[in-house]
Amino acid sequence: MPEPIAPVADLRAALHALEELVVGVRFDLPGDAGAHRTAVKNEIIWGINEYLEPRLGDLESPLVAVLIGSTGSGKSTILNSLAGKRISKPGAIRPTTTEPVVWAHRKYADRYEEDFLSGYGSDERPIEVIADDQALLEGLTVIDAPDFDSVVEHHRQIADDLLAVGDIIIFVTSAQRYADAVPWEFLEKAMIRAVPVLFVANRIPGESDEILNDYRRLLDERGFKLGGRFFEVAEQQIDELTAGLPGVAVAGLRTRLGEMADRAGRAAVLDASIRGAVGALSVRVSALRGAVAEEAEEADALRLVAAEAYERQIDEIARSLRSGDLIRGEVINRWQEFVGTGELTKAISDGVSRLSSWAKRVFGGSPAAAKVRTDAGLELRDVLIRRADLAATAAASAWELDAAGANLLRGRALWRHGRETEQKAGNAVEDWLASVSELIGQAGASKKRTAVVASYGVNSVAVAVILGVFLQTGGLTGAEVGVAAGAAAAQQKLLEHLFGSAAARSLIETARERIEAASSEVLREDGARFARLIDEHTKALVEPSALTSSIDRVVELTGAWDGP
Ligand SMILES: Nc1nc2c(ncn2[C@@H]2O[C@H](COP(=O)(O)OP(=O)(O)OP(=O)(O)O)[C@@H](O)[C@H]2O)c(=O)[nH]1
Ligand SMILES: [Mg+2]
Repeated sequence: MPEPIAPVADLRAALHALEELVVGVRFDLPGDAGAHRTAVKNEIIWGINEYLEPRLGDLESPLVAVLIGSTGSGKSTILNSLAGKRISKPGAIRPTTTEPVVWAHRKYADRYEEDFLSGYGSDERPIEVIADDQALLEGLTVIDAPDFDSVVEHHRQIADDLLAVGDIIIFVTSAQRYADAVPWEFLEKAMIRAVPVLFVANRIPGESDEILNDYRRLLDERGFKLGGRFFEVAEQQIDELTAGLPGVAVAGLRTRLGEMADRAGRAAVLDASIRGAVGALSVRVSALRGAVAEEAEEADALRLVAAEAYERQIDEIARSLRSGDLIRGEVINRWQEFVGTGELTKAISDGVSRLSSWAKRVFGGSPAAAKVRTDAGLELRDVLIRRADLAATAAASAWELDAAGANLLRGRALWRHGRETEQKAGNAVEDWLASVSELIGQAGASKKRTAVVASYGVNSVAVAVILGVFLQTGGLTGAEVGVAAGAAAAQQKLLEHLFGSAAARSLIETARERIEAASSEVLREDGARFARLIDEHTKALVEPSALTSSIDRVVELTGAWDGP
């Protein structure tokens, strides 16, 4: 079944949808490329808002021809020559023209003062509109643009912007300047825009076929069609009154413009210009899609280095737990005092009943057990905070090496643990300590054992498990691990006495797994500050595929459109 011919309304709707999508894209990751990416975005919006949308909305309005070229090439002079009167002030000072000067028919002048180039509506970059009533202007508006190569940087931007809104470009070069690099850069853009370009070779001295031929050759090499589009203007006297050349000097150009703008000619020009604008739009949307993908990749890379910094510390905690060096010093000394290692050794050699009475004495309501529990908890919490600090410092250091990362760090407290992490670590440790007590409560294999544990006090016995977790020596024997070994042996003996050796081992293992999991969570939550920051700064990126399907739709409808 043949495709129905898409009315221009569908194309405009598709352009509108694309524009909305693009307007929503924000490059918030403050890296080096941000300005360039935003410029690509703005060019797309400009091309739709300032050209395609108004042009498709009013195919009958005059064609717009824009005079573009180097400073001093004679653009303003050419405009005055076409008009036969002083429209735009030419000058000896470079650059002369600083804002677009619009030469339009009186009946259309208003629209150029109101909606046209609305991006220039600010006082900063006004446009000047000269209303006239020449017949040529019934179908054509001519704009004199600032140069694209002077020291004034924003002139280049205005020239680029005008390139996007022209239906015809009149490209003016002088004999001296035609081979410069900048015009070629600009012509490249015109090529992408696929807008009809008329070439004016201005100020050609007599006997200068060589220059003209060379210029033609350069244009031809770059693929520009010159048939009926190349105009030479000989160097001659300026008319003081009109600030232009005699009409005959630009008669060829004027005739050509008239043909392009009349009933018969305009459809072809508009067709080329509109399709060219859609083609340029498509190129820019590809660039934007690339920029979105790049920014998303950068965000992922930053996310990843931060996550890795935290995972390294999580691994370190697990390793320390397994090799028994997570907690040292005070807590272990206190435990040694608390159990009285010497006494324990004697009790062990004297047999089970002696061991029971030792245990009863040690645990029976002793405030020392509670103290060891509290200290172990505090120390563990400090370990987690220290590890979070190390992870944050490592993550921030990695971010600092990246432009976007460094900007994100600025003014934010990311070099150390987060504000809530102390509280969270404290809670996690408290919960764990409580969960160990619960484990003990459930671990008594027989009624008798449960009763014995209860008689010592669940929390006191839990201390033995807690110390068991921290003093695990990874298979080393007592002699090798020195100080910790006595304490380790003591808690081990005690737990074996209470639960049997297999159950004692599994209690410690379960408790260890739990604290490992809880520690990981505390650290990951601290690390999530980095990920959240990235998320906040990439919220306004769209799916690259959404851009693709949106521009594909525009291109498809343009292809199906039967033209103006
Ligand atoms: N004698 C003579 N002077 C010319 C000719 N064309 C341009 N000029 C002079 O060259 C100078 C520059 O011309 P403009 O028309 O101001 O050049 P422009 O391209 O508009 O320059 P900007 O506005 O700076 O971009 C002026 O002093 C003109 O009078 C010409 O064919 N003959
Ligand atoms: Mg000028």
